[in-house]
Amino acid sequence: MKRKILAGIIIALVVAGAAYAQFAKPEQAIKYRKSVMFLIAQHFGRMGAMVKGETPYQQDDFAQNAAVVDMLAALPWDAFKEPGADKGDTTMSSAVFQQPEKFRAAAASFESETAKLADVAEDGNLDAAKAQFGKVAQSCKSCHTEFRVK
Ligand code: ASC
Repeated sequence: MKRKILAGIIIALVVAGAAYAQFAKPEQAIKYRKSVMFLIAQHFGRMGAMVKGETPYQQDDFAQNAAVVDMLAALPWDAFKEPGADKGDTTMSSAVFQQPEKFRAAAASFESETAKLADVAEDGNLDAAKAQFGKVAQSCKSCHTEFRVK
């Protein structure tokens, strides 16, 4: 019985440790976040050009970019949990640590809006895609307003 309790405690500590120490240094968490955000901006921007009519709407292309953004949307969040990763070469606001529930909700909203965009993009209706693209953009913006410095 004692062994089971001890094993339980060890497992809990390992799981908790994994959640908070995915990166060897805060700088790596910052680099990871920036890398993912860079990729998201690239693929989001390609859709944006089609939404604005700067490049022709190509359904396949749009849907592929939407699928990539949807996939990337799950990635940045652990890198925001790293202690000290709100200091240094970053625009992350300390509000992320001060309002973790609110930050998680913003992240979840981004994930759900990007998932919807991937679905709508596959259906291929440009007006629907444009409308959902706008919702994703709004989600980007509101999180940046609350949780990004500058
Ligand atoms: C981008 C980008 C952002 C968002 C935001 C949407 O392409 O780099 O930060 O879109 O401007 O409102």
